[in-house]
Amino acid sequence: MKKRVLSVLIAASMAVVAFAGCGSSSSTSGSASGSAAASGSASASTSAAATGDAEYAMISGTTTPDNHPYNLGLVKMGELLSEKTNGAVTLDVFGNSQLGSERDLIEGLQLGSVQVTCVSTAPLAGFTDSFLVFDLPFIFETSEQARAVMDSEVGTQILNSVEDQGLKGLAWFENGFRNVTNNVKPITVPEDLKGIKIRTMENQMHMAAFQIMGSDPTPMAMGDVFTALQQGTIDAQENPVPIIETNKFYEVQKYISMTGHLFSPAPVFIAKDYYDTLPAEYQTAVTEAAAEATPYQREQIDEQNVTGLESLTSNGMEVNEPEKAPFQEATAPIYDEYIKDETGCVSPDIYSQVEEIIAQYPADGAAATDAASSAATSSAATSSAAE
Ligand code: EAX
Repeated sequence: MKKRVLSVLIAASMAVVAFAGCGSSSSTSGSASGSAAASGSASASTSAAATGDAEYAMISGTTTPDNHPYNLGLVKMGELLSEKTNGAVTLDVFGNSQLGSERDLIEGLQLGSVQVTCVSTAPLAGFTDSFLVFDLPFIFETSEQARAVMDSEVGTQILNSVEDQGLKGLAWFENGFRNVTNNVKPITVPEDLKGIKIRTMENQMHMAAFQIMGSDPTPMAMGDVFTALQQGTIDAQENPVPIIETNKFYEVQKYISMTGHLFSPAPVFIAKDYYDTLPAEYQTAVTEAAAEATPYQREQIDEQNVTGLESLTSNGMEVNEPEKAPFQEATAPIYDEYIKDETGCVSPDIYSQVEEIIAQYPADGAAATDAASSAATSSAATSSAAE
């Protein structure tokens, strides 16, 4: 196993040189010695992996900076994992697209060059349709609704739906509600997007949503976005506040409009083939560590949604909060176009299961009990009718 670890580390360090993007070109360690890394400062990996003591030294990659909650959550997972296995299994985190784009990272798990990753669901559209329900604009109004769906039976079913493609789902981390930033003007109504060149993730539904609103969407890997904004090849991008802030987009974007047009969950995957080689006790440690790191990761998102916005304004960005209704109306056709039993579309069955869960958590919170009780009565009614 040690030989394999060495070859993976050599491959990873070569990748580090090749992919070192706008951020640090070293890993953050998830082992017990990773506490410095947990504070978000990238440090050369000092984990057991680096000293060669680990039996299983896992490499993880993200497109996000070391102080983004994806990386903080994976570092936390690595610390828990190292504790649970007395350092026999470690997790080093390579952020800032050092090991490639989210599509590259997903392929890396399939090829075995990377063991763990945390990605937005959007790029998974290139591999499966089962995550597409999350790409319906405005399907969620609150984090509570999104978390209820991620943590539900259908959420687990979706997370586990790509094992046959070499990706074993471990947990639902979170990226959050996406907002538009740009250099042209505050976006107050969909018409303001007309003619604006906006970067989107590589996802047909995201592009369709921005096309409907009149903008000119360009799919692009995250590692290229900062430079493209700096050079003016694109005017805009859309991401949650923690992504915008930790990537320092305030240096190249003037306006942020809190559209909240999409919610990005962030599944954590381990390479299935690699996971299957682990002894059962280490498999349990991996799944427990991922689950136990999840509440911490979501707390970091909640925190950075607040502190990140303060940082964006103190760094000169202008914030506006547009009315959501006009954007919801403008993108409503996406639902008719993409919810159908066809390849590249959202399964109507998954959609209705997700909608049923959302209905139990109304955004105004007031009718929560009524909704829950009506959902209960309606399902009771259906089951008695079935008798
Ligand atoms: O998943 O590509 C994106 O805009 C994603 O939000 C980011 O890489 C984190």
